[in-house]
Amino acid sequence: MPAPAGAKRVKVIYGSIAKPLDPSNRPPGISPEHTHQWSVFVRGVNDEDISYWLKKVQFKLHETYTNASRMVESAPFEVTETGWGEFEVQMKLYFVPEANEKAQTLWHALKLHPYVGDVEGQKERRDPIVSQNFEEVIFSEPVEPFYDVLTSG
Ligand code: SLL
Repeated sequence: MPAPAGAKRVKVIYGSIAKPLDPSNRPPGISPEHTHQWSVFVRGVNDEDISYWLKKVQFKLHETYTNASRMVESAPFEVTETGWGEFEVQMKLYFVPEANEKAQTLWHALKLHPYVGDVEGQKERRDPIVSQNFEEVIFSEPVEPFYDVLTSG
């Protein structure tokens, strides 16, 4: 048996992208109160495929949403919705079975509104509002099969 493996880290980008709905072109069947369409996501840096170590992601939305807990079992790990308000999204990352690791949770503040700069101009143009963060997920003592998976990726 080789010596125990060292710590390994993987990189993710997580966050949200939101766009004001165009009043003259609203998706059918959505509540009249909804002002934005948004997506929350977890993805690899430069859109690298991360499914070799990430098995699924549970997105927990605000309780005003029907089925607020959304499990996404394959890439792209994202949820798209419409709504009117900002809230904290919980993203629980579940790892592949070889990992033998507990899920890890990231929190993201869904951002719908630009707070600085050319607010009115952005509304007018319906620019997408992107809010994303970079995170390193660290496995301090990965079991050997998972170490191999992480090394091969
Ligand atoms: C706020 N604390 O008051 C926040 C809550 C909740 C956002 C925001 C509901 C969508 C639906 C929706 O947009 N909730 O109707 O299902 O700003």
